[in-house]
Amino acid sequence: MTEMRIAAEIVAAENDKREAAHRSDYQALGEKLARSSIDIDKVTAKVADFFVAVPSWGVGTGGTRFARFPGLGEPRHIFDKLDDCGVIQQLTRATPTVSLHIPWDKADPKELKAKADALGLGFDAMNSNTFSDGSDQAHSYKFGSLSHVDAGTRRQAVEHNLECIEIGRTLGSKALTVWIGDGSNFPGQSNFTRQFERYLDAMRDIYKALPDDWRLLSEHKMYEPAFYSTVVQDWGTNYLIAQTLGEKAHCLVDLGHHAPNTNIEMIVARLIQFGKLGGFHFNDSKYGDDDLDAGSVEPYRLFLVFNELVDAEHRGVKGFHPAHMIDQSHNVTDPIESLISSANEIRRAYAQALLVDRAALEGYQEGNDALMATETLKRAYRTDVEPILAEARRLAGGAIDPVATYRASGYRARVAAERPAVKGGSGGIV
Ligand SMILES: [Mn+2]
Repeated sequence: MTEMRIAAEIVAAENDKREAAHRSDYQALGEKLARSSIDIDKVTAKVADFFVAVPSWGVGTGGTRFARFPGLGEPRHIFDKLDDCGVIQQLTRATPTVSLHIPWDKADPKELKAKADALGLGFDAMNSNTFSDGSDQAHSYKFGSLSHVDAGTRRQAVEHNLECIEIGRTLGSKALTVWIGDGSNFPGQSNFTRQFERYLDAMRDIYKALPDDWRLLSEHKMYEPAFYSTVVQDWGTNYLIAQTLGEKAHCLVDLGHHAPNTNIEMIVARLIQFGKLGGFHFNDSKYGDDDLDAGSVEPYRLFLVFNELVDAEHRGVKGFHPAHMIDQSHNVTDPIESLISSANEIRRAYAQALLVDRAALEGYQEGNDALMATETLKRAYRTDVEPILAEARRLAGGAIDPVATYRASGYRARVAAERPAVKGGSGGIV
């Protein structure tokens, strides 16, 4: 029996208030889509089957380089974090897995597994951390980790990743995400070639220890914390890494890790074409790695990314199963509300992309009809798919309006009373 963090009666009562209007909206949208020969229930079933992992660090209050303002009832440790993830899943039914970050979430794997099982949660990709120093480590990562000039430091970073794999095996995870802060702040500080050779050697050691049914995901980022150069700065380098390591290695695309105006959807298409798209860290940004909520700044870009994913699904691309994860950090909202909102926005982009008339689009592309081709995308994007999202949640036992239901439940006030305020604490901007 799954433990419900919010009483089932509250969800039912909130749904009752909205059910009649929801049914009417769903029927109206169903009739509209039927005129384009789209079966709304089939779209809803696909949306209900689309999931995205919640990052454990996302339920804590994040911050900027300037400050961090602790929120009420912040999780004190990974078990509190799992409780909060349980709330997001209970209301959205879109987030059945959690992505852990080691060492932030280090605990007895058996206890972690038992807690997650009780909440009906599973574990997605493991995330290693060699971008900050733990209290008990011999070598510092101040000047890098997997690409460090010192062999002992590189070895320590490799060992940490191997430990993450071991913990993940116990938990049922199937992927390791490696993001490093390695790079340089000054021209001449590092030899680009030798630094990348050291990184590849270290990654080979990690790759060798990877179980056969696991994937190794590497994440590129153009700057921060290194500001002149990073070792894995762009998708080209990321592709070279995945290609060099082998078939279990894939590229992870974090939407915030590109220069402004980069055509991310095209990068996604390229990685799909060459079998190296491993998955996503969804978030949004205005200028850089802002870690804003998915779809909050450029929802059309999120849709265009999903247009490529649905296109690949439509073409039946072999071995295509990218990992979907959220990677965002909050300073001004309740993280649970932001993660609920992001999960919805990601599903929204997926639902809209499912509505694209692909045969018509292909016809316009072949006929060089640019206006109608782009209009075909816009028509799908302009469709208000909220009734589909709500129905997918309702059918799975979730909330028709998850944020309103969350607020009505008084969960934050309840945990604020249970969890004493923490001063300071770690951030989590990766
Ligand atoms: Mn990320």
